Amino acid sequence: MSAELWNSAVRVLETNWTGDHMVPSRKLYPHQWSWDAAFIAIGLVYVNPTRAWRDLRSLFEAQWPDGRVPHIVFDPATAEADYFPGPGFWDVPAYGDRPARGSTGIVQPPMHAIAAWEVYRHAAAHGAACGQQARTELEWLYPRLVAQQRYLTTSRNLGGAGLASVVHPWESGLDNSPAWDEAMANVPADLGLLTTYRRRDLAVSDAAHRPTDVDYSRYVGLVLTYRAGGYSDDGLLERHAFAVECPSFNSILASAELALAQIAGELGLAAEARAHRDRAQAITTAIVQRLWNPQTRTFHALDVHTGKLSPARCVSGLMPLMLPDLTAGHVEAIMAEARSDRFGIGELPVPSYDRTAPDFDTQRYWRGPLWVNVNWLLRRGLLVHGFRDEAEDLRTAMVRLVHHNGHFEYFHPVTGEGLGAPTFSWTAALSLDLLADRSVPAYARAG
Ligand code: 2M8
Repeated sequence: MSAELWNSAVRVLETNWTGDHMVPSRKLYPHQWSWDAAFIAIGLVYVNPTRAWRDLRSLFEAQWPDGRVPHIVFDPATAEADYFPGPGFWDVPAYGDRPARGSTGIVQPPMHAIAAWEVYRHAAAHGAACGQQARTELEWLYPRLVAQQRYLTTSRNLGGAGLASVVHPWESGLDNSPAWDEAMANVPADLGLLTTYRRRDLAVSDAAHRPTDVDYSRYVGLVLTYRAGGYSDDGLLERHAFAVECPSFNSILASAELALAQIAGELGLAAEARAHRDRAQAITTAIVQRLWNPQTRTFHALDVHTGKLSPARCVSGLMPLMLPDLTAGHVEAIMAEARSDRFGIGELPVPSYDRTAPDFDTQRYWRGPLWVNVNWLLRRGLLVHGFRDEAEDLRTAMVRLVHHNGHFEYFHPVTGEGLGAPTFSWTAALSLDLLADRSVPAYARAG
């Protein structure tokens, strides 16, 4: 089974390579996406370290002077009509060496320091030349990764407690998650916008699997307000209807600081390494203080405008398990949630949303289907806290799922049937990693 899966994953990554970067899938997502590039690099390194580094470099060449790493880098060879909202709609100014309209103006979860460290660790196995290349690439990336973190922890510290706010659901990567329902209800929904700006996703995928038109009209409206202010974050809370602290985004933010500590250590920067570790601890403390609900005993998204936690129990609530500084009590609570009927790790990996919720939707994107990337992060959390048996069960459940159903974008949470784009890059790349790497992050506790 593993050779067959390995070869099919390699074929997907071959198909989706453009010569400069990887696209998530040829038809539905014909540009480069930010957190996709990180997950992709983690698996691509096993078969082509040069491409893994190239993909990360290509993304960071589009970094803005303020440090933000855009959520999409547009391929100039792809027509405006092939993806909505495309470069003309975002209309970002020229920056650095990039032309105007080279990217979007929003971000995605900062998975890249984690990816850079994983790629570096595994590239060394390819021999001395790869080791040298890895060192050069790591040195190039380090200050850029630091700038990315600084942007998120300063300009996006909209709630003032040291967590980054997402100002658009697309920034979370979990687009239409029920975690945003309350906060999104306060965002005006102007369906007329979809007459002026036409959705492209419905031309290439099933409408029942995708976000609704009401969601989309809000997504478009939020970009229009951010764009009207030149994508500036100054005073953003007062003029922008959506600002949320997400437990998944912020757990990745803290884990990125830990990865940076390892990178800084490798580059001989001991003081910087200590500062990264301290920042990871401070973010962990803020996650617990702000996003933990003692009644539900899980983590939720916080609406910065209202100060209220979302009532929804989503897979994002399990993501703080990635954090080694989490207290034993919080770890136990996450494990109870992960083992409960709501998420139940078993034959299948965990779904994106509480299986027992009345509005659990087996088809619609981040409102029920299961996704390989968040399960990969959950497995990482299990390893960090020494739950080796569960981590191994989850690893084999993911491998089995993809082997039986293909490298789909997401999967039906009951039958495991593949949904969304069929040859999806991060599913393929992470399958390679799951087949190849059973190792434990360096800061994991002994099991
Ligand atoms: C999905 O998001 C894009 C918008 O960024 C879309 O719906 O068009 C999400 O699943 C996101 O997490 C992912 O990065 C992106 C590309 O795979 O697709």
